[in-house]
Amino acid sequence: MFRQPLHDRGVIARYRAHLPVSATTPVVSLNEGSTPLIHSSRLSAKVGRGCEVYIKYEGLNPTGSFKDRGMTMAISKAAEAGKKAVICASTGNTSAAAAAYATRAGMECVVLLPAGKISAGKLAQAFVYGSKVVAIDGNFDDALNLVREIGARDEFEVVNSINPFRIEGQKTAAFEIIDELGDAPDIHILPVGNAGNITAYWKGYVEYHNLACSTKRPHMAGFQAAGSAPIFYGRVVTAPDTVATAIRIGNPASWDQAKAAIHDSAGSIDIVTDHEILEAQAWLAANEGIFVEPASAASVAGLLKALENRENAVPGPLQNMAPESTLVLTVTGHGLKDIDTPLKHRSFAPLTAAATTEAVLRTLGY
Ligand code: AN7
Repeated sequence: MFRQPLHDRGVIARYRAHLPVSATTPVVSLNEGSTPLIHSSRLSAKVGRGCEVYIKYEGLNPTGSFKDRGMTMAISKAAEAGKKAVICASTGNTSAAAAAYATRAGMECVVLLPAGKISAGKLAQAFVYGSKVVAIDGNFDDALNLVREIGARDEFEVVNSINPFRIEGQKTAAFEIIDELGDAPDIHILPVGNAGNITAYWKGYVEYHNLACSTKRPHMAGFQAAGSAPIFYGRVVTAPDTVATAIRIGNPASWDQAKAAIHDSAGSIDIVTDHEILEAQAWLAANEGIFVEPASAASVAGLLKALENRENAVPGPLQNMAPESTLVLTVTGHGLKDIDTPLKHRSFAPLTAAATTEAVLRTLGY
C-alpha cells in the first residue's frame, strides 16, 4: 500500500511535479486540498438528459476556503526567499489563509480589510491566527491598491493573487477533479471576484490537457454578484455592493486573465442577484446537506438561473448543453464562515417545549 508520509501531504506534496518548487523549498502546509467532489443527484436531475453534476466542496480546506491551496505555495516560496513578513488585502478568506500559513512559517502577517465588510468568522480567523489586522476606510479595491504600494518595499511579500505562486497552488483543484473523474468535466462553474480562481482553474485544466491527462478542456462559466460585476459589465464598479462580501470587488486583479479563460474555453460570464445567491445557499444546504457561504452559492445560483432559461441569462455553454455532459461546480468557502447573513435574511426560530419527554413529543406533533 502506498502511504504518503504524514509530514508531506497537501497540494505541494501531491502535485510537486507540476509546481515551481524544488527539493529545497521549505514546504509550509496544513494538508490542504484533496477536498471532496460530491455528486449531486438533485442538481443532476434538474439538468436532466443524463447529465451529472458534482460539487467541489472547497470549504473543507484547513481554513475553510480554497485560498489555502494558493497560500501553501505563496508562503512556501516566501519562506524560500527568506521573507519575514507577508501582506495582503482581503474580503476575508485570503486573510484567514495568509494568517494561518504565515504563522506556521513563523512570519509576521499584515492584513488590510475593508472596515465593516468582513464576516465575523473571517475576522475572528485573522485575529486568532495572530495577524496584524488593519481595517481601512475603503473597499477591497482600495485595500489592494495600498498593498501594491506597501508590498513594493523589501520587507513584505504580497500574498494576494497578483503573486503568481497563488495561482500555481490554486490550479491543483483542476488536477484533483480530473484525477477523480478520469477526465475534465464539460463545464466548470464558479464564482468570480478578484478572478484569480477562474484563472487558476483554467491554467490547471490547460496544463493537464497538454500532458494528455485529460481528453478535453471544460467551458468555464463564471458568475459575479449583480452589484459587483465589473467583468460582466466591462467596466470598473466603483462602489461594489453585494450580500456575498467575499466577492464584493469592483476592479479584479486578474481581469484580463479571466477574460482570456472565458474566451479560450468558449465559456461565459454572467451575474446572479443577491436574492438568487441566498436562495441557492438555502437550497444547497436544505437539499444536499452542503452549507456554503453566500459567495460560493453564486455557482449554484448561476446553474439554476441558466436552467430556468431566464431571458436575461447570457448565451454560453449552459444553454443547449449536450446530453450526458459532466458539470463541476466549485463552492469556494464553508457556510460557517458567515452565519450572520443567513440568520439575518431568514428567521430560524426553534420550537420550544418544557424539559420533559412528553412536552417535546407534543411540540413535535407525535
Ligand atoms: C468564498 O479573500 O478575494 O475570483 O480577499 O472568498 O479568485 O477572487 C475572496 C474571494 C469566491 C472569488 N468565493 O475568488 C479574498 C477574496 C469565496 C471567496 C471568491 C472569493 P476570486
